[in-house]
Amino acid sequence: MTDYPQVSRLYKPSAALVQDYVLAGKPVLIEGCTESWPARSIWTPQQMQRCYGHLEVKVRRCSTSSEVSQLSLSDYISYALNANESDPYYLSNWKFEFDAPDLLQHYHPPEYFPSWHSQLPDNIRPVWRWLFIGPAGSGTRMHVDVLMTSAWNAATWGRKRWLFWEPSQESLVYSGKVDGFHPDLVKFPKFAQACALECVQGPGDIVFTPTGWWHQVRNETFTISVTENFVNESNIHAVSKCLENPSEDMKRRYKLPDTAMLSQIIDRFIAQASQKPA
Ligand SMILES: O=C(O)CCC(=O)C(=O)O
Ligand SMILES: [Fe+2]
Repeated sequence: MTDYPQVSRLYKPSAALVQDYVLAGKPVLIEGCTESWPARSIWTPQQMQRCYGHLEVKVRRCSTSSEVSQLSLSDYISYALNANESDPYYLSNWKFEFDAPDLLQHYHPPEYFPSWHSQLPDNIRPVWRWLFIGPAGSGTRMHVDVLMTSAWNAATWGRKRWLFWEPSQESLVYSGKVDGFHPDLVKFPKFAQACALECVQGPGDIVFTPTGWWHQVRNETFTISVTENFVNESNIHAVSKCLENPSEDMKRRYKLPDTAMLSQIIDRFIAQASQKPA
């Protein structure tokens, strides 16, 4: 096991306390705020199979993400509950709102993280909410979130281990090319100087990822989690800079809206920012 410094854990914190972390750009884990979510009782592997099992989903091997398989959610959950592979298939970034919109009724986006993104008109609003379902050993490679947005992620089932590196460590983490859980220090020697923060997110815990932080996630058990990315006064500067001129890395990792749409999104955010000074 590792002995990384731990991400702060807050139990039912005040909005002001969470805002301190958001404005300082520091990851934080929030406990005790999802007890009232129907998802905590409805999103069990068996219920998901029963209610949504007929839906077709696309899953990918975690390490390559190029090896894709399409199957029913029911078959995938059966696989994931028993998977014993070193590089298992993962249902990540499932845009569930199209296939199963009633899942939206099962959770409440935490009030700590208001988003201007939800106010964009339908025709230019990117989908920035996803479900992740995967077996022990699945996970997401090191990355920075889409267009420098921030995110919250709530686990409703199982445990996830997170590692975070602050934006200034970009060169030490080789812009996300390193596997932070099993680093190859011969290929990536500077990674030895990188300083990670770690947390283990259990059922009901919410993890906040600040804008621009590198992070990597490994599911310690079968897990179900939901995530939403957001823009507001805390990160608008970084997001609009990225919207204007997304890096090659950002374009490679994410299917970004086309340029015309990006500029409409910037205009909306700038209008929003002028109404709500930081
Ligand atoms: O849960 C995961 O595997 C990854 C979560 C994450 O980092 C993301 O959604 O951007
Ligand atoms: Fe992420």
